[in-house]
Amino acid sequence: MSSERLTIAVQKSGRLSKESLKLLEACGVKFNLHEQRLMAHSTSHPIDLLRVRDDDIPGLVMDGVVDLGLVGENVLEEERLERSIKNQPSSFQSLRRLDFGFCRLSIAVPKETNYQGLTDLNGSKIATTYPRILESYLATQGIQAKPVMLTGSVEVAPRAGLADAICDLVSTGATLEANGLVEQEVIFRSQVQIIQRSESLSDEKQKLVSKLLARLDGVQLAKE
Ligand code: PRT
Ligand code: ZN
Repeated sequence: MSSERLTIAVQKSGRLSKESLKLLEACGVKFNLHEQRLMAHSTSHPIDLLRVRDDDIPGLVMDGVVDLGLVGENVLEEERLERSIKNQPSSFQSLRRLDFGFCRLSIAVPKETNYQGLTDLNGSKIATTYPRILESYLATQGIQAKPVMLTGSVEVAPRAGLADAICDLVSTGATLEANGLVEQEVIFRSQVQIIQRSESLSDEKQKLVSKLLARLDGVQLAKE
């Protein structure tokens, strides 16, 4: 999309959607949203929103299909690792860390497991939606375990006999608790970032980005 409008990818519906829009609106960017539509045009600025699944956001920015994206660092890091393994473009610019979407990626085991430490994971199967982040962690720790990729219901994998442990996002810990799992190792801490494609933007678009960031800094400062 090489239009003169700045394109920003945000999550369409999920945990980050509301806060992402709220933040842009707090920066003075107004939108006319139609629930079902992929695109939303700003009525106040030459900005178009692309509303997609969060998992698609890093790739859209890394491929230069959109100019900016708001996405959780967990999803961003997983895509970066996946692409660097496949020798695909994986570069982007981190503009700011935003103060929402906080969570951690943790390894948890069934409460019956007598877990003594990381080496207990040698030879185990660990269910996760983030196999690349997990692999990279296990490699740096020198642990030989096998990630089992699941895109949903990760927390039921041990009970279903699919894995010995899980590696999933945690915020309050209630989901782990409800599934009889105990958090043992925090392997990654995440919050939302606003990222920009690595290829440069037109002067006009870059000016608009700078203006947005200045407002964003003001909004974040005011919240502190
Ligand atoms: O449809 P789409 O692909 O866009 O959405 P999604 O279902 O993949 O993602 P969504 O909306 O659930 O999460 C989007 C992003 O929010 C994640 O990538 C994280 O960056 C961030 N985030 C913050 C979380 C959580 N907190 C979180 N708690 N994402 C998921 N969870 C889940 C977790 O997977 C587990 O099932 O919530 C449960 C644990 O929560 P607690 O509070 O019980 O610990
Ligand atoms: Zn997703």
